[in-house]
Amino acid sequence: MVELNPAAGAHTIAEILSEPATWKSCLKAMEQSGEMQSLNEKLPRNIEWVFIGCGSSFYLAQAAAASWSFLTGEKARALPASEITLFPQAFLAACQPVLITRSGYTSEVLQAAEYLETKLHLKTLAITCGTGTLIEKIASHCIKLTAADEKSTVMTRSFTSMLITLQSLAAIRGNRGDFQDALSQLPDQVAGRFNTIHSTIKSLAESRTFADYVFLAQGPFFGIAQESMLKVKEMSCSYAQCFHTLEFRHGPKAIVSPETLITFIISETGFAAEVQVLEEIKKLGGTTLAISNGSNSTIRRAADYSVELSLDVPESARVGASVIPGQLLGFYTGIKKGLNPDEPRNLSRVVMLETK
Ligand code: F1P
Repeated sequence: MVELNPAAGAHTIAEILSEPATWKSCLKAMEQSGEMQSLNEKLPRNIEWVFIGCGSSFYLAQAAAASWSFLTGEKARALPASEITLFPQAFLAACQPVLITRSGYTSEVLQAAEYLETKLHLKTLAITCGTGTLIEKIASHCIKLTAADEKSTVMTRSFTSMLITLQSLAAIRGNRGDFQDALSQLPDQVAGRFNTIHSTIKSLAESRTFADYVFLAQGPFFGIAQESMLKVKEMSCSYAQCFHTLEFRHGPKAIVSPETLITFIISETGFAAEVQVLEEIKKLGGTTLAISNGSNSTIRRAADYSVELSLDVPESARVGASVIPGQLLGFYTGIKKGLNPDEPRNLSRVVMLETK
């Protein structure tokens, strides 16, 4: 029998459960300070936005870039910070860089920030959860979300809070008052659904473990699938992978078996095509989990497990909330394996490369 440490994962689960309340505090603080409006006025127009980070913060960058283009109409892409320092020649100088880092101390992010500010003379925008950190000293502008900071090694509420804050800046920039209203309703709506989502994933993780965990999504949800994959890897030391949903049909589906849990994070925009893949994978014998805003008869037939978010906000405003099932799956699978999700094997809260 596995000896369970009652304190294992105490920080992580508290941080996951506090997500809706944390988003509310962050959005309220930004509204009261007017920081987003004044940032929006200072930041250049008609330029490409490049969202930069490492690990979870890189996956966040991908979800933020997809949301940015949609809400502002401006070009946007995401890059891991290391690409900027290792292949600077591939980096186009004229852009607005956004450096995403919970800790504010990750080596590659700091190196990229130095390079962008001092060599390319770009005025970077940073977003972090720490105060008085190195990134704050290097970046020209810095958004600080202290309410979202964490004690756990793994990122959960910091990920969703930084994403929602960047979406809120995008909504201001794109004159999307409707989207800002939707974001302000999100915390209460998610809080109302939390117990159901929590108990579905907890009982799934407690009843089954799998040889392989696959996460599939498209569009702004792809970064969410990547982050869900990382949560399962970090917290439960399990083998986990991620693909664009329709890409899974082009080779990766060879791995489908009942011992593989294939999670579909289903969008509204790509609903019909994504549900078709779910049906195909169920026929091939995979074990399936569907995360959607609302299901239909095909999802009910083809999904072994299903989480319905049932949120009354536009699709892009649901992106952050869609990672909660993956966070809970990683957490409870880790607990079941006798691990401590607060302190995953081989990881540290901040990754700083040794300088030779
Ligand atoms: C993020 C990160 C996480 C990882 C670990 C160390 O760095 O690399 O992805 O899970 O917790 O930190 P940052 O956002 O602090 O730069």
